[in-house]
Amino acid sequence: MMIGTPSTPKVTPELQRKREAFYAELPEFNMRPLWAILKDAMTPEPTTQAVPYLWKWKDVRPRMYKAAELVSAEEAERRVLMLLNPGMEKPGATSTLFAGVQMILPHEIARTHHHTPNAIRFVIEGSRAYTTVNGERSLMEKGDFLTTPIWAWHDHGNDADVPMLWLDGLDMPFVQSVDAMFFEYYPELTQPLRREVDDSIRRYGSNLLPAFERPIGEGLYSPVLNYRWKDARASLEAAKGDQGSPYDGVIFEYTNPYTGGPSLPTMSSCLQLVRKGEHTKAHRHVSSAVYHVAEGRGYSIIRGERFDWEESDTFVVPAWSWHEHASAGDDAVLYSFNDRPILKPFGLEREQAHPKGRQE
Ligand code: 1HN
Repeated sequence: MMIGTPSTPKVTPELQRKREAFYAELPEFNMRPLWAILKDAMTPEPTTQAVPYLWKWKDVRPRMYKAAELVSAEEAERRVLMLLNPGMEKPGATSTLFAGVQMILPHEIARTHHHTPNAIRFVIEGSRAYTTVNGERSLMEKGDFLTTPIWAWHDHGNDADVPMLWLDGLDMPFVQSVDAMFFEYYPELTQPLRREVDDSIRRYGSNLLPAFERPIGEGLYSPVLNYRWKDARASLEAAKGDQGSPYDGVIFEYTNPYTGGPSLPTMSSCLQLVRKGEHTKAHRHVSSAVYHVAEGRGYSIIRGERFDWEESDTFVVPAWSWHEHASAGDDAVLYSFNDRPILKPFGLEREQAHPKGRQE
């Protein structure tokens, strides 16, 4: 044997005793051998605590109405029931994404605050309740997709005569994991309106940008507050005859008009049409996603397990999980948000086609 390249010594009982004594004193110095945990940390593929899961609207809705009987929006700050991934210890739907359902009754106000997590809303039920974001108000309708960017002042209210319920999606677990949480109340219950209702749709929602101003927030997020269901649904319909994606069918991303990229810095939102009779191929990617059924019914196979869904159900596809979608009966429309924008800039996003096309 060459000098200077020591081989692994024979683990004699004496050496074993010495090792154990050495390991035993390390915790006192807040040290630990890497070689004891290297195999657990450096896995060949992502491992995640998050599991595939589906929340049925028929289970969620009555509990939201019950919550509304028991707790006011004022008392709750936000009347949200969290959709918790059963595999995770921390609250969240996936390791990076939070999902919840919020309800606001006629004449209620959810007071103004802001925080560093970005938020999305996807309207499930009701008509003409409002959200106000940085001085602009929008009246919401079923299927509308709304953005609440990082640090934007926001409050919600309902001057209509029916309750409104929507899906909340936040990058909160991610923001927590990088120790970047800030939260603050606005000094008053509601913020002043500084723009016309739906001003941003007229300014930025027609493939035109005001060329005389710098992008709001330096283009970090979309200036569009509300992406209307009727417009998004029409886009899907227009492309219905296209081949689409083998994994997602006819899928559109809600974009930031300044950049063509995702609507929020950390979350991409999409609307997709799974056409009548369509059954997509399976793939997996590092990004995780929360799906919400906007229209129709069908099923998704996630990590080999079948999840049957219908309108207003919500389900999760954790990181690196095989998944494929199929409609049942008529066309189905899925809304989803994912954490791809967090992964992509660092080269961490990967995608893989299932070798057999579909799972068994
Ligand atoms: C929040 O501020 C809202 O502003 C909704 O409507 C859901 C979930 C966790 C933490 C903050 C909102 C939230 C939230």
